[in-house]
Amino acid sequence: MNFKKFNVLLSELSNKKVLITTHDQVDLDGFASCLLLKYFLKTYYKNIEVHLFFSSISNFTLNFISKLKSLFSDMVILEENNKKYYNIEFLIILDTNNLNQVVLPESIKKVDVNIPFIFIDHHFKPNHDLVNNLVEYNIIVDEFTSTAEIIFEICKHYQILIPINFRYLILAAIYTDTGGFKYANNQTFHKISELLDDDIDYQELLTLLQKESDYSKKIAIIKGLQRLEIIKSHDWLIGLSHVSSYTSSVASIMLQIGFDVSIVYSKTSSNYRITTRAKKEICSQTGLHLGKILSEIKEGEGGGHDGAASLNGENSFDSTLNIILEKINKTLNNI
Ligand SMILES: [Mn+2]
Repeated sequence: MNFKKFNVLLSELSNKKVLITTHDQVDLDGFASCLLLKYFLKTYYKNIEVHLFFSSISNFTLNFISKLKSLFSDMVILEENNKKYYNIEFLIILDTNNLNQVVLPESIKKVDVNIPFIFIDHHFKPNHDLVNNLVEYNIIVDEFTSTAEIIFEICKHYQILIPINFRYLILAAIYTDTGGFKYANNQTFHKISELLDDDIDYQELLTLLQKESDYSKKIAIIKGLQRLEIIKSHDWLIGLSHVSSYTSSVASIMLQIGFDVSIVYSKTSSNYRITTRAKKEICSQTGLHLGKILSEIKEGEGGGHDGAASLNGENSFDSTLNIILEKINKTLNNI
């Protein structure tokens, strides 16, 4: 990571009122990153005013927070959410670089955000031109497996010690964003070993991360598998299906049962979401990059990683799906 620009940004922020936020339906990575960045800024500049805003928090994240609180009873986590958002001078958006996935507090204008802002994220997206986005200060590191790792590197660079409860949060963020280390790389494990000290028991972390069984998710997965369409491309198998929610869970399960690529969509009368997944080996063998493919689609906002990407759109669903399938097909037949 290059800290030259971040240094300049930091000095800009010293006397500003800063708001940190993340995507809607906050997951553990978004949540941990926001908390850690606030902790960093408050430790670095004693007098800086930093606020957090979470539009809505996923059940899984809430469940983890309540378990973490039982370990650290004095931990203040969801303090002044939804308050004091007036006269914010600088906005930092974490764990997404797509404004469509962000819900901002009412005091900040959503269309053409009316204050300067930056993204800090680990999802691939070509540079975009957004009003008030200070593009040169965006930090997009798509070889990192989570945004929490980016903030962790920032803390390390400025020699800010990270307390144990925050280390639990970062570890949980990395664990969930890598699908239990399935999408991890060597660097991920280096960071994990720095974070896991004698005071953190890995098995205890796993207990905190245990999911409550979710009935509607089970139904979505079963229905998604019933509606499966098998598409052969070269020697690869693409699975296509649709559900009303849990598209990413269904897409991941499809890889587990044998598909090389999975495409799962959910559609209402006004909009749609297309979630795609691909096995690592198919990406490295064929150069398939789902994030790039989806970010190139004009009808909708898409992006992500080589093996996991999604797109949100409102118009031309059929042609969008066809274009995605065609582009995947073309890549798989190009070897
Ligand atoms: Mn993330």
